[in-house]
Amino acid sequence: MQRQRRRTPQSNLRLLLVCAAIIFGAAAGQVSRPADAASGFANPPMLSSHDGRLHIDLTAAPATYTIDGHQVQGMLYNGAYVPPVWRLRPGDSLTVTLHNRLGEPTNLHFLGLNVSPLGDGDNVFLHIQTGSDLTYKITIPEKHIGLFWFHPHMHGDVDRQIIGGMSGGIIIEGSDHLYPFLRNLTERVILFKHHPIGRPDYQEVVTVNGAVAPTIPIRPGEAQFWMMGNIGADRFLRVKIEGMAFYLIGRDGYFVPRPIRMDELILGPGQRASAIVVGANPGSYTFESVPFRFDNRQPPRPGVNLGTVVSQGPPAQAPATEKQVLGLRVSSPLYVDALRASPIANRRTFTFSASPDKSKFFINDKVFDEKRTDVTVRLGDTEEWTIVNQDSQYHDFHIHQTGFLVTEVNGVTTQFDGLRDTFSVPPAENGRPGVARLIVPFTNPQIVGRFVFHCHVVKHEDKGMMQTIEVRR
Ligand SMILES: [Cu+2]
Repeated sequence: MQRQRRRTPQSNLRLLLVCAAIIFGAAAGQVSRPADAASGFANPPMLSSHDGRLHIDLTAAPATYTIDGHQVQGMLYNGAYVPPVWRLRPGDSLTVTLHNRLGEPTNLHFLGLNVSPLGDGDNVFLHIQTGSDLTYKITIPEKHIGLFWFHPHMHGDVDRQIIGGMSGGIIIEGSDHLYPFLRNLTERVILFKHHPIGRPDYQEVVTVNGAVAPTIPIRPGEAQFWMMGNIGADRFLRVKIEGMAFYLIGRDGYFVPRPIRMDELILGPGQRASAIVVGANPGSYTFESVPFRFDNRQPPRPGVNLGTVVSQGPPAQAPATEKQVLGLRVSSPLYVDALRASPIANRRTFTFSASPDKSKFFINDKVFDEKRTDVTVRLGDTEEWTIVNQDSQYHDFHIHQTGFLVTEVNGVTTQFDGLRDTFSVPPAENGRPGVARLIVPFTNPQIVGRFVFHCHVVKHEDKGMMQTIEVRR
């Protein structure tokens, strides 16, 4: 068992020093993050909207920073490896002025928001040249609640820019309206990033809010609200707390009607999960990403230690809390049943594949061309999409501006009663492709315009695995 740690005055001081380093480091374009193993957990810093508005000034610039004691050269927003989470309410207006000081083009994508892809909205066809500034204007939809994130979407450079450090979280408040039980719970915002720093024990470093393997406190029998997001570029995580379950209440900003008990969760790149965690008997419990067979021509990716959950304090009955959690029901009806019953206006198949040397990645044998419009959809239609994965590795299907319902995986009907905006499609096995069937609604008038869908393993997207779609009135 690992030594138990509490938040000490020293760790509070360290937090203060880190905050100061972020604030002052931002001016110098240089920042250090805490990097020691077994450091205390802290939520990322947050910036909240006031009077229905939030304005963010975001300077993207090269930076030198340290992860896990290693100095790395990267690219950061305002000098922070984990920039403040933007915290808004449904209906708020968000403006973000992006100052590009990178020395190369970039842009912004507001992942998961069902907002307009036109003009200065969530428009990934904008190219912000270095030295230029642009103000994005986003209205948060009324029904959006949960964890989202932002990152560059400059085709060809997305992987380098995200791994360089450019990504951050967005929280739309209101999970506690759907599940009032959350109201008095401790909230943990857990953002995973990965960096290919060579280490003897595993292939790359996975950080939790910029820290390596922090200690996360909980009391025995205490319910906590965890919002976890994989805001890295390429890495699949299969997260698990030894001895504690996740009571999943939503994914990707969409909720399920009742908590689902899960011992582990796959978080492909881009994916988020909202869950209730209940403290087990006093002790230390490993929080980890367990080994995952990402490519069936390669050995499984090794497990990664993500931290330690330490349960301590006055004992309470975990089973009673768990029973209470499993009895929860969402407070207002969700959209899933209506979507399941929607008539299908169109059926399409998209085949994901790769060249033998993995230098090119295809959708329907084509690499991305932003000038070509691959799919045209009529506003109001609901479509059934079949994603066929012919490759030996997982691909992580993601579409902008809308969620979708996964109805079938490899011929088996799925029972998951929530939408997603990113789904890990299993690889081909024994010559049979991996197949996911989705219902995709194009019914929201806000999303009229041209946008993209792609693999959210962004190095695949950079190498071609992306197509354009236009929703027309
Ligand atoms: Cu992929």
